[in-house]
Amino acid sequence: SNTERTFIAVKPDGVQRGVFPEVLRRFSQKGFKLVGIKLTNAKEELLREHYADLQSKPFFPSLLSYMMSGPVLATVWEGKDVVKQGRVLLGATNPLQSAPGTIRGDFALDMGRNIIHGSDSVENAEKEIALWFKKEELVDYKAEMYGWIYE
Ligand code: DAT
Ligand code: MG
Repeated sequence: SNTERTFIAVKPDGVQRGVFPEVLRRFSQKGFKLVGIKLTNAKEELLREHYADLQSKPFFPSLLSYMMSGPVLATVWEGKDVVKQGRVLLGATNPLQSAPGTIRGDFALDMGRNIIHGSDSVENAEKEIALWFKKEELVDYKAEMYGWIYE
């Protein structure tokens, strides 16, 4: 449905390198509606929950310190198949495998500096949105462009 939502976060490197406007541009241009956005310094407790499935990995401590190395631009996007489409816009986790034309493919070289996060399933998207945003921080509005994007 057109009301599917995903959580997309520009990581500290993406914010510091000025890649964040490009991320907003690419998601907007594809036809997705921005329903939440904030620049935030992520707390360790939040990140431990966000990356709970990775806690036993050897790279987990460096992942946490990377994610706390500067502000993160947290966003929520809405639209048809936005979770899967978002992953396509991001590109593969490892920049060596991410195709040119994707955000990671165009802006990243290292797995531990891969610019951006995107939810990998609708279920995880719902969890992540609830973790990073309060309900009242998400904005409901009619996107006037929808008539030109959806048939
Ligand atoms: P993704 O961010 O594409 O959803 P993931 O959820 O498997 O990938 O991992 C989260 C982040 O952790 C990923 O963006 C970069 C880091 N990471 C994953 N696997 C890694 C590895 N083998 N070595 C170093 N960092 C890794
Ligand atoms: Mg993931």
